Amino acid sequence: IYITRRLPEEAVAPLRDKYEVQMWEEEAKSVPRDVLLKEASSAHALWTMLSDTIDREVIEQAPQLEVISNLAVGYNNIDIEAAKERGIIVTNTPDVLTETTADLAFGLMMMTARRLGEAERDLRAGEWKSWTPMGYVGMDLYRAKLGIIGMGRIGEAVARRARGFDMDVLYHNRTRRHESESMYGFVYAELDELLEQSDFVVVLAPLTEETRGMLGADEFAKMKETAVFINVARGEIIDEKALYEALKERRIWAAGLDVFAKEPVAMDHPLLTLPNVTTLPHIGSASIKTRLAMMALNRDAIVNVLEGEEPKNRLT
Ligand code: 8YV
Repeated sequence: IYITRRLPEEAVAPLRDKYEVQMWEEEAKSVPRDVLLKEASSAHALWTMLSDTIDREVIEQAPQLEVISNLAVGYNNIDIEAAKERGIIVTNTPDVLTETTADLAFGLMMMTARRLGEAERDLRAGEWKSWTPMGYVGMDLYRAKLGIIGMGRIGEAVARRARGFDMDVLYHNRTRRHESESMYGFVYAELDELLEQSDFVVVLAPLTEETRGMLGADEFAKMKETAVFINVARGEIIDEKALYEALKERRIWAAGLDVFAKEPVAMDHPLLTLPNVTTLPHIGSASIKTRLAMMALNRDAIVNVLEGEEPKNRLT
């Protein structure tokens, strides 16, 4: 079993008695490509992270590989087709991260709309000289209209939280969620309609060929000038350059971003120069309980496959 990033020993220990486990020992740096290729060539199982590219080349160079288990619900880092062709089982970690990621999405909405990061930074930098009547004024969440693009498990968990803030919820999704419409009153909208009407636009769709670049200049132009845009899904779903232009020219009010097209984001990225951008380092699922639950799912899936049993959360 090859693990591509140092994980807590409590997550890995149960494997050690029975299997030969190798692990890339650095926690803060992803496994170099040459090491990954070499380790994959003798591995029966790969325990991977979102920061690893498991493409056709890796898969073709791994003749004994039976399972790839990814520490994320998203799996855009893995060539699913190539794995399928080889009969390799790929698994992910849905469900256990739903509520934690929805909490983060709400936190980022609050942080961006009420300028919390900016206010804290200024206070710590000694900039709090005086209370001012219009200092740090932002946008309200309560009773605002929330538009969710991608109404999967996490989208729905965000929408449920929104009810506590008396928000109206619009959603756009490939398929209608009739049950949540009748149970919670969420309203389906075409993308244009959602962009035009929402005070908060939150992206929660997976990165696929269909969603790559789905929000660009035209879409940002449709949003309200007072709109707050939030991305907790994948950076490549939006055209970052178009978002930069929209924010710089104040065609939309602010953005909160937990994800970027290229991560870690370069310190000279134009979006980081804007005062109306709030950023986080891709921490959607980062609670202790959730990360350990995700690891347990990976570990169980790997053991299941190696023992010839059916794993949970199979993607191939
Ligand atoms: C992960 C994520 O924290 O699950 C996903 O798809 O983006 C996050 O939950 C991150 O990708 C860790 O691998």
